[in-house]
Amino acid sequence: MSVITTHRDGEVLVIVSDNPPVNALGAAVRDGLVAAMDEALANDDVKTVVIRCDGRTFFAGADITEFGNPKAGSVDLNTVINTIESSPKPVVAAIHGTALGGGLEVALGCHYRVAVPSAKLGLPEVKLGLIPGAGGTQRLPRVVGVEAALPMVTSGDPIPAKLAASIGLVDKLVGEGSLEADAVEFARGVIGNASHPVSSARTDKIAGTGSGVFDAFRKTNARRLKGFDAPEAAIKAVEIATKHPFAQGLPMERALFEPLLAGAQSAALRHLFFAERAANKIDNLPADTPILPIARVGVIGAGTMGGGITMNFLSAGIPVTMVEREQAPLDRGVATIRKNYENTAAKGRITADQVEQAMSLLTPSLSLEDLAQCDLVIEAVFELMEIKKDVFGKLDAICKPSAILASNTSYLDINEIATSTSRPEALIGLHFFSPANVMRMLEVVRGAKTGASALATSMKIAKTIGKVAVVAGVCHGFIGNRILAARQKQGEAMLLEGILPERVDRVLTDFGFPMGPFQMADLAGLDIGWTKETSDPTRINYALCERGRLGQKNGAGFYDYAADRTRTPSDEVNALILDFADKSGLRRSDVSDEEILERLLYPMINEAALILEEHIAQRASDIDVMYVHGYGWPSFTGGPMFWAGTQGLDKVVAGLGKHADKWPDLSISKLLRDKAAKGESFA
Ligand code: T1G
Repeated sequence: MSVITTHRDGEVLVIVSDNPPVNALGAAVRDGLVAAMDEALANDDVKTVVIRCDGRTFFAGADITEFGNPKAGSVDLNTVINTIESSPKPVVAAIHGTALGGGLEVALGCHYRVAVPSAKLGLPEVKLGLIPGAGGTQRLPRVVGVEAALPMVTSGDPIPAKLAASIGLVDKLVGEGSLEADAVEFARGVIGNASHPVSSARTDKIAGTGSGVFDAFRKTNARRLKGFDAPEAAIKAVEIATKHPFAQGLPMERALFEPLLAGAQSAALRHLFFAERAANKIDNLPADTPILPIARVGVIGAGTMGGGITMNFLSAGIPVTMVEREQAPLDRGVATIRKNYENTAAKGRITADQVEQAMSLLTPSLSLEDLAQCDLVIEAVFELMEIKKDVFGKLDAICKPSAILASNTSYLDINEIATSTSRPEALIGLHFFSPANVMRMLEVVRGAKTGASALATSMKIAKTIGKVAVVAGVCHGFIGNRILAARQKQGEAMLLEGILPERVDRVLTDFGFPMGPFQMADLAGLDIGWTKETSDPTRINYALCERGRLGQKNGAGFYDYAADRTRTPSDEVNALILDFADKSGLRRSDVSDEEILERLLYPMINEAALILEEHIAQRASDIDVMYVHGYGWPSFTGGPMFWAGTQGLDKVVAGLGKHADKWPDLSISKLLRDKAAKGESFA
């Protein structure tokens, strides 16, 4: 059965693609589309054409699995699109689902576009380290103008069909359940038009565009685009569209596309694309494992984490009962949730009605008893085992038998927590990352006795609330924080050598992290786990707590913070650090940035390899997904394990040896050594 079929509806030829799962524009689809257009042009009874797709979506782009090994003999996408655009008979794209990348480029080659209101349209190529390679940067600005095109091409984020209609990208919104019929009717309606719009020939939307627009856009978006190659190429390509005829612009777009396709950043980002999807696949979990319905969620704790966790479910339309012990913190928690939604609405990202809709699903409570009918309960109480066990002991008596009981703990032993209940199969870790309503990462911690349904349901609900989930086994810190501890330990050691916080942080921000270890410590709070009674003045961060320097929250930590949270190095702290270094006898003046980077990152790679050896993580790419989405590891390097492979594992092992005196108790992973010796990567 061909992936492309045609059928007639009177004088309209309807071309249908059926290439699951997302109608990717693979070789068979491309060849089939050209053959179908030839059929349309050869048949005088055919006056107009509709192109649509079966399944979940209109073409969602080129077939990413083909990159680097195009099917021999198939026509390329530019040929397909030019065949459509040069047709004397009008062609109408009928869009549902997500018209993305090459899919939107095909639609732009059509003379008209109709879409159902729930459809989305976008050019996500930059998310793969690419730019559109089949005319998208040349046609889109000609259809919608530069101001609307630039954000689409450089962010890669799709826009809803209604917005697309308002900027002229979609000609008509049609019925959700009558896409083909409405598209055919639209196609009939244009047969009599004297001419039909040809995207590549239009100049009305780009005439007179000056270079200032592009420089201003670069300046405004510099922070967001920092470190990525593709967005700058995309801006250049759109600027080309305003300065050159299409026939010249198309090859110039290609000339910008090819080096990106061959480049390291695209290889890294394509790796992450598939890694995110691989993370959903769980070893020894039967595919037919029952998924439990989650109709109501309970969250214990209305603080930063509890409130953020609650918002994930409210935003997904799932009612939440949020429980605190006292009225004041409960009220504060509710007010904070409302404020967060209202801030989002103020930026135009949601409507006021959506704010009220989300808030209407929230039930504040002072009693755990109110969680009796919840299908999933997540605790976000203080990180102390005794407190966790007390809470779960009570939940065991209150919650219905089918309830899943989850802990948001970031490093405590789920297996020990489970001993406080009679239902260890219901216990799981759902480790959200702060701010929980923003960070996409969810670490799903599988206890020794966690049941298959609890695990499968947790993975499904993670996707429902828009999270990227990675399964971790139980150890101190699971995957994420155990690896992070290796980096933090080296950071602290560097202070004792007189290397100041701003230099260590700069080395990591230059690498591509949004912030370094000391900025992060200030953000989290230096007093986590610290008390006056148990303080240890020989540790610099505790010495800072003793001086009342608790971090960003009280304006002073490793750095000084102004009211607007801008930070400056602290002379007081730097003097203290140098004093510590002098007294320790470890002060050095010969440390290079390269050494700092190696000593921060190589122990993380080693710890990750140990985690793989211990089967705490299912696969190396899961660790890449975890670090990119949970800890800000720069995605254009592919994540720690992919990056280590690009460096060469032998270089990592040699680096661990070179600085061995800096980590006397470090055990080098056998897996890492073996792979290095064989010249392998973690892929
Ligand atoms: N090519 C090949 N496979 C793809 C694919 C693609 N473009 N998109 C998705 N898949 C697979 C995916 O790996 C998974 O496989 C299954 O489909 C379901 O995906 C020339 C050069 C469309 C929004 O970047 O954003 O066009 O794991 O789990 O959550 O200028 O997939 O089941 O084996 O993500 O419902 C541009 C990428 C390409 C779109 C659906 N297009 N895809 O999300 O399902 S470059 C994209 C997505 C390009 C042109 C350039 C999403 C989705 P498996 P899924 P979903």
